Amino acid sequence: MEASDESIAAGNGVLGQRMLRKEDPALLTGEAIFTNDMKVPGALYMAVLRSPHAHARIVSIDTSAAAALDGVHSVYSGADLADSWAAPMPCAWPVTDDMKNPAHYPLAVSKVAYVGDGVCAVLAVNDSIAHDALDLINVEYDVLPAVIDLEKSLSDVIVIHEELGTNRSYTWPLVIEDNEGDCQKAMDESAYVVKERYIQQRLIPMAMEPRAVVALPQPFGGDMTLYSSTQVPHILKVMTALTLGIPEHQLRVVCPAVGGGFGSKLNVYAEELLCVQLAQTLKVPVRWNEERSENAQATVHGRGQIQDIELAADENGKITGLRVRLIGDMGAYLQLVTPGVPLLGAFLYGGVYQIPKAFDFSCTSVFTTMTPTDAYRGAGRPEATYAIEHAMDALARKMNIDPLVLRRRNFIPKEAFPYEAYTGLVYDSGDHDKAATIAENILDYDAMRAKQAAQNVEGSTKRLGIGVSTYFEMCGLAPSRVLASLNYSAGGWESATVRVLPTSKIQVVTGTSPHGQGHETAWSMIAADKFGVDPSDVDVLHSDTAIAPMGLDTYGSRSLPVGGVAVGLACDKVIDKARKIAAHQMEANEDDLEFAGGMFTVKGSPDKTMALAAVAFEAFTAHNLPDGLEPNLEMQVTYDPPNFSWPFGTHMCAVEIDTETGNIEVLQYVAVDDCGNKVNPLIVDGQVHGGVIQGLAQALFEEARYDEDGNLLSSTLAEYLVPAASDVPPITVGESVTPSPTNSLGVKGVGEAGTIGAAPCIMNAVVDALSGLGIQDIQMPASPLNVWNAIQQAQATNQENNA
Ligand code: MCN
Repeated sequence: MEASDESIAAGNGVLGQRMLRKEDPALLTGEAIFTNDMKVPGALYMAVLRSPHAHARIVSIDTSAAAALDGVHSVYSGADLADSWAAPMPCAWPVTDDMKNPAHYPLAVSKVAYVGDGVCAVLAVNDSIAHDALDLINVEYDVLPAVIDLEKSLSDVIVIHEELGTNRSYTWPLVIEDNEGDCQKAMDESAYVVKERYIQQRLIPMAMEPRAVVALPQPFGGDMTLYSSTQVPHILKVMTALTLGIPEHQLRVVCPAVGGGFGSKLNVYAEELLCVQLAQTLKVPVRWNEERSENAQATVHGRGQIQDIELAADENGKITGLRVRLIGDMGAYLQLVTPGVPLLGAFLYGGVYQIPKAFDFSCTSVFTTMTPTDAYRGAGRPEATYAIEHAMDALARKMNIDPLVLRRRNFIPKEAFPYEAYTGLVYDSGDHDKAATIAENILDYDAMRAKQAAQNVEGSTKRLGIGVSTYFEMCGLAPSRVLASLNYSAGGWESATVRVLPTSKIQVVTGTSPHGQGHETAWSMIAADKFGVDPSDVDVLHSDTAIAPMGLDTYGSRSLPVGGVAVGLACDKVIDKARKIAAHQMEANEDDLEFAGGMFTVKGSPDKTMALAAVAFEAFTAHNLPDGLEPNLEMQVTYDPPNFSWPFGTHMCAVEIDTETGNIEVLQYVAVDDCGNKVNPLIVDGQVHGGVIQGLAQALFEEARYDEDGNLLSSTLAEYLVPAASDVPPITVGESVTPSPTNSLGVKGVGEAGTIGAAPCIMNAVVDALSGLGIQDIQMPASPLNVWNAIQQAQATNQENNA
């Protein structure tokens, strides 16, 4: 079916409505149950002793005093459990055949590789005794030098995992057919070349709810239920079965309410495996709850890249070549998809522009003695967008032209879609000029530029900066075959089951696993629209592998373009079956039946009708069904999308910088994120707001800082500065809808879009404000201190030059 604005509006008009989220009353009133709220009689509480050293050999461990403490049940070291692990912790993305991946177990066996690495697990009758016992464990370490500098790590002076012989995990080039030599030629012969280095600082995802686990064994049957604050119950089930060697059919994974994840709960964690393993061995429930500073140390971090980018352009600013060299910080070990994160960005360094095949990309990833990194909102794509968009501003400055004008000269034109990019991937649809124009009008770009010219005069201490960024995102992960070509170990499909109950209420069972994105509301709206009922007549079941046995969960802004589309297709299948029953009942030809507003009507005979409710009851009693038709109105669809979904957009902002204090105030922020047809614009706006704030946080506030000994200096919320509500600028969301032609709802994902656009937009505004003072760039986060230092340095250089 060809998607269009009309296609989404074809049902009962529910789609596209700003419906309040069904999920919210339970969350707002405290009725929702999170994993740590669960009452589990007889459970033992686990606490994990974590390494205080970034890099050390374990010489000896004495657990006797801890084990003797009243209330302690048992204490385990890695060596105690090592023989029982069927496999190391999983990494599902071996990006190259020769990728180096050190064996990583739930507890360190002979060596620790970051501050926070698990060393021992204590089980006790309550949480405080378990934590008290940690102080009584005596570990002797042979401390080794920390490795926190990515380039030094590459020199292999100190090898972290000796068995690998190197700190280099892999080098992955993005091979483009027919482009040999073109890139160097472009660099040598083009009128303009900018050569920049950007640092993507490490970020801590800081979900509001830290992780929590309850493993509940059924002592006599052997079944195990794992409750976890995870985004990926289905993946967790498969991986736990493989890692611990327990039969998958006896394992059920359930996520109670989950308080955010932002990618950090897209993983298989040591504590999940430990709780299951110990509960299985001891035949008692085992639970664990993460503390905030533990979360900062032992839950994955995001970003952590050095980006070297060279951008060449002709005399008109048309891009002629692009070279990118990345160094990716893997941290101490590879977690579930760690190695794949830079690859997700690799395809997006060309942004929204017509890039010739003169493109040269490679990424080298290295181990360091810091917390492992992995997917964090956007995963590779914010980094890529930052690099190209910040470099475009650098090019505009070099050419002395307006950055928006430069972008427009390079936009892929609307008529060119679907557009085969230099990477071979096909962008489904786009209208960059429209998105930019909408943003430009909302910000009143020309007036803002005029204001800037008047304000940023010599001696002004309040400098105005205007930021522009554009982006193309590759999300809706993804066609399974494309993932296979990137060596990803799983598929990208999603499943949905839709059943009309005998009383005509509707149940949707989805393989997605929402943790703040509002799928209960959105999937209800999709089904309500298809069946012509009210969304309150639809219930959405999810996040329990016993209820939704098939699924690939929620990440990569995939849930709507894959899972939500699957829901729509399953509804269509149910309606097809219902049509057969209605036709049989009404003695009509099924092709002559129309279905609208929950009613089958014989075309041309408006009084010959049968309501969906009556059909549902017929399907239930099965007294008079067409020959060969199975009873029940229930259908399942497993949908593997034909392409990624390609949301795009333009962000613009205005900032004012106090040159005497370095303080930055974001005066206005405009986000135009085109995610195709919108199921629920209210949810979309919420996703964009949250995403923008997370991008702004990277630009201005957040950084996981380590000292040279590998100690995390920002492991509490006192040191890790997340923006407060008062730091959030007014955000105007602009409306642009360009449906995707590749799925039946015409939708694209939006969960990461805001984050992708925001950091380069803010940083472009910051540099725009200060470039008149001789400042070429500022390292993120542009904290008042960083900004003030940069201003001082620029002033000193200017004075030197004038002397
Ligand atoms: N939506 C819509 N119309 C569209 C696109 C999306 O109505 N055209 C709605 C969807 O129906 C869904 C929501 O927007 O209710 C997000 O959909 P989608 O873009 O498919 O993203 P996912 O549901 O797959 O969510 C994942 C994405 C990611 S990758 C991160 S990281 C992230 C994010 O969502 N983490 C979040 N948003 C988050 N929001 C909260 N509150 N908490 C997190 O941890």
